Amino acid sequence: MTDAPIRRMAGRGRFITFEGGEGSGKTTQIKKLAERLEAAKLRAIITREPGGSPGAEVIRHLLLSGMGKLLGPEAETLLFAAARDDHVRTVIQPALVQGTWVLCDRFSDSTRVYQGRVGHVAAGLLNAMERVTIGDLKPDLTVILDVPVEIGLKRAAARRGSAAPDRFESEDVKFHQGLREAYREIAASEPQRCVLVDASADANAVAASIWTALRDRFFATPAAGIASTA
Ligand code: Z5A
Repeated sequence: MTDAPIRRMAGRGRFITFEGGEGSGKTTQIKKLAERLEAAKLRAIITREPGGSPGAEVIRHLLLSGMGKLLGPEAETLLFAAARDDHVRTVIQPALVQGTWVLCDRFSDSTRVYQGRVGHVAAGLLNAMERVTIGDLKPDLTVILDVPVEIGLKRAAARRGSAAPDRFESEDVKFHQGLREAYREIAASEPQRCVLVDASADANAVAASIWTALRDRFFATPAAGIASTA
């Protein structure tokens, strides 16, 4: 379980999560952002959920194989929570404390959207799991990549080639449409934390929008102690 909440000290790294539906380009954009931060002489790590730590990667394997689905929605949610607990304790918190920026491919909004909004797991269970696994650790910024479902699924299918779709990729178009709507609602309801980015554009144009959002939030304030490189 999480230790005491991380205090927002000047030297703490920033916690940036990437969210979005299938094929929205999170992995592509995280890499681009990491390169840009590195060029700005900021230490950053890329990590992902489910997974990101050795223990959580074992659970990831179970979840994406569809084993979790066989146990039912609540038990599957508990598996995501167990993976997150390990990841937060062993990777995310230590990195932030050391001043490293953490770029995470999916985090708690994915649980809210996939298990909660689309999977109909009760809010009470989701809230309890969040308290246990992340406590006060909210992302400093959540980039929500928004792309029409047909485009996202086409991209994902092209990348997958002849490999079989995983547990979530095999869901129908209605499921993916529900995901998109749920993410758009989160972006609208938490504008301080979230930025909704049109991810249907060319990857470099998407990266430029993300960089602008970061610059506005983190680099404009002297307290951040970071010079703008744009
Ligand atoms: N899940 C959950 O249910 N609950 C939870 O709490 C958590 C997760 C944490 C993990 O899947 C699954 O777990 C996920 C939700 C669930 N389900 N799904 N599906 P994953 O980690 O295996 O995959 P993903 O997170 O869904 O990623 P993705 O959709 O497969 O891909 P992506 O990272 O968003 O996109 P990409 O790999 O960067 O790009 C996909 C392809 O499109 C690739 O060939 C790119 O070259 C191309 N691409 C990227 N950007 C562009 C642009 N702008 N234009 C054109 N082509 C592009």
